[in-house]
Amino acid sequence: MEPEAATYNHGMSSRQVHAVCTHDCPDSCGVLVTVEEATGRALKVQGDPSHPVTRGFLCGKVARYLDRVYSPERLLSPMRRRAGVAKGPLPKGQEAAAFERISWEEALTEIVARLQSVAAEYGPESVLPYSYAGTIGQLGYGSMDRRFFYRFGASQLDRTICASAGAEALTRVYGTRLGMEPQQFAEAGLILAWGANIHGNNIHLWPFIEQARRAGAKLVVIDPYRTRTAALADEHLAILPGTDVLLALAMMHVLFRDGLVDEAYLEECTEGWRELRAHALQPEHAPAAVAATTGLGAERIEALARTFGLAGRDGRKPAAIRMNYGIQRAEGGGTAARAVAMLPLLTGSWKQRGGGLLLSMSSAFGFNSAALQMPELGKRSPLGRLGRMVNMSQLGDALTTLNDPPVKAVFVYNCNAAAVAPDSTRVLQGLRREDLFTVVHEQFFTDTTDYADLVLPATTFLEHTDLMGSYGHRFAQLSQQAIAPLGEARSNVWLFSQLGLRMGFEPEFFAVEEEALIEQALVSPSRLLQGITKERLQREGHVPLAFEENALPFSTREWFGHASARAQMLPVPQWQAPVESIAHREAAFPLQFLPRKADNFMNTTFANLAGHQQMERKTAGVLEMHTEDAASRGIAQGDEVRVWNTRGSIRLLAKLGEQVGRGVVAARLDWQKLSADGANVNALTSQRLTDIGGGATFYTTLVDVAKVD
Ligand SMILES: Nc1nc2c(c(=O)[nH]1)N[C@H]1C(S)=C(S)[C@@H](COP(=O)(O)OP(=O)(O)OC[C@H]3O[C@@H](n4cnc5c(=O)[nH]c(N)nc54)[C@H](O)[C@@H]3O)O[C@H]1N2
Ligand SMILES: Nc1nc2c(c(=O)[nH]1)N[C@H]1C(S)=C(S)[C@@H](COP(=O)(O)OP(=O)(O)OC[C@H]3O[C@@H](n4cnc5c(=O)[nH]c(N)nc54)[C@H](O)[C@@H]3O)O[C@H]1N2
Ligand code: SF4
Ligand SMILES: [Mo]
Repeated sequence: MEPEAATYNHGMSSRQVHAVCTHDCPDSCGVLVTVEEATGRALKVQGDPSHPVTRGFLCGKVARYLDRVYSPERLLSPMRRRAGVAKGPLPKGQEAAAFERISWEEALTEIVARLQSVAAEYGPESVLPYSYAGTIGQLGYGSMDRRFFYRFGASQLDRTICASAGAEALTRVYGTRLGMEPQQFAEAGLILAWGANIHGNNIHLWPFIEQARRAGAKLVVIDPYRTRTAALADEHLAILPGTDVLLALAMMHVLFRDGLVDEAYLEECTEGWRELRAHALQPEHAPAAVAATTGLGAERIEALARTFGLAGRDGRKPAAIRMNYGIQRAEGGGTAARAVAMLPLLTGSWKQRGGGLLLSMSSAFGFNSAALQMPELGKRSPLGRLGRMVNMSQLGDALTTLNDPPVKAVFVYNCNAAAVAPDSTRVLQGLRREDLFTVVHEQFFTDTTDYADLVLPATTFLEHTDLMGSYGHRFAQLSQQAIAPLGEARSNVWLFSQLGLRMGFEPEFFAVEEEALIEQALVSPSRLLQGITKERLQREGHVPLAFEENALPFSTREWFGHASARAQMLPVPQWQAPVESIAHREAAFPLQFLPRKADNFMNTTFANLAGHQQMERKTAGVLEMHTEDAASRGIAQGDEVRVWNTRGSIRLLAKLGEQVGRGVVAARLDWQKLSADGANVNALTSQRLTDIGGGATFYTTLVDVAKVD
């Protein structure tokens, strides 16, 4: 289907609008929304068949998106906590009783007054914005909101909760964040899915992998959990969490030892490869030496390394690595991501189409985020500079121990902070403070709104316009507003524009609407955005970045932008046993815990909807554990168990099987209020940061498990 315009008539009674799924997913699907003319109601959402990567299908979560948009539980007006109602968990469905409905006028007036009084007493940095990726639209994720907080002089938020370790790792090796296009995986002869749950989290890569497999390619999954992706693969290597550096080094050991590296390529394109060779060839990196720590047999490591090294040689198709963010949510995650990112440099896989690596495409777009966010407004704030930086992965500490100044107001949007931040006992202790002024802009009553003084209703992507890049492909898209906002819901841009104007900030920066912001974002020095205009996006729906035809994967030279630059192997990746792992000699608890994402939710988004819960029923309230770890604790199938460490404790039902290996247990991320004991997996995770990038370390968590009598 090639629509003349993104919005066009579809008979008399309905029209189709081109939108984009703005959830935090690498796929950024093109979506067609059918809207009934007479009522303005969305009747149907479907994938845009003309999109070259997402090709007309949506994941199960978003295929039933109208359940979300029109849910009777949508938050549709501003609300204020009733006097005398303490902050804390409210039963689902009964939250509204704790709040009274107020007008937007009252809500905005109160926010301005409270933020101003907090700033007058403690300084503007006592205000903390807290947001992540409820929407990854360029405007909704970071535009007017950033302008507002820069101009106000609020603390800045270091947005580390998801990808900062891997992003920094990739940048340190390659100087940028780019990778193979998903379509190129179809041309690979060997595909490694490394800490990547493709079937659950990146489904639009799957058809290209299947295409490669039909042509003879082999898929190997490296993941401590037997995901659906792993179950469908040719081989599953159930590595022990946090030991990927050792596996990568052992592969390098074999590649150098057996002469399976491309020395000419290493010489031309990389820096430090001789030091890396000496390091990898140390006896402690031989497959037999790492077998016990990684939990993988030496022969399997040898075989993997040799298959990887032989790919692309003698007429064989090359090896492609889909590394995703799974491996970097760990103490040594930055180093692990660096080590894996170096593998295609050793073999020169980048030289062939279908070879190389994909972690993220996010650097490709080059939208003008400086124009959208205007950090220079910090100079106009009372501080005369940008506010101090607060790491979002340490929200618990920020709310309970931070001083000079303490956090006295927190403004949450695009984020279910109470449920997703690590060490939630501390987070909730902070959010419970009666002296903390908390505003939450949301689509639903969540775990976080239970702690809010003011709740504000937010629009879904059907109800506002945004500009989209993608971190998994290279098509820019416009997500057009399909329906009017429900109730009094308002977009992030509208909210922060109104607040800015009421604060008396400059109208030339704050009285700016979505359409104008999109134009500002597209005025960019990026060569790749040349020729991409709002009109063109409107007309064509999706527009590829201006890479030259077949230029991807570009030689690594092109990545760096200038011929003398090289990929960086130094410092050589060093293995260090994570403090919270069974590999550490002082391990305080015996089991490694994987607090996982659900295939049919988006982090905690969708977890409240009955249809989505039904699709995800197999993981509801269960702790997956290996039969032997259960037997040694006297735990049988279905028993109620307590999972605990020094930070917290949760109760789940034991589900025994082969989903995880010995020494590893797993449970899914969910809303706290939907569990029997009001806690979720983040009661157990820590605020410790990754070695590189200051990221969260969800997947290096130690626990013990016991049967509840
Ligand atoms: N359905 C669905 N899709 C999503 C999301 C969702 O919640 N649900 N979330 C979105 C978001 S926010 C993101 S960032 C992306 C993330 O996408 P992914 O990076 O794929 O994210 P994860 O599920 O965190 O991790 C992938 C796999 O890594 C494994 N893993 C954990 N620890 C280790 C380790 O030490 N070594 C190795 N080799 N593997 C390990 C996990 O078991 C998991 O199966 O997905 C996005 N897409
Ligand atoms: N244990 C554990 N914890 C994790 C993870 C894990 O795998 N395990 N994953 C981590 C990762 S990778 C990430 S990215 C984070 C994700 O953390 P979050 O970004 O908080 O993700 P969600 O839980 O999806 O919550 C997003 C919220 O934003 C709201 N929202 C959506 N669109 C809009 C909008 O336009 N405006 C406003 N104001 N609100 C909107 C949604 O209703 C939803 O409640 O969680 C992290 N936490
Ligand atoms: S969540 Fe991902 S796969 Fe699902 S519709 Fe959105 S972009 Fe596509
Ligand atoms: Mo994420």
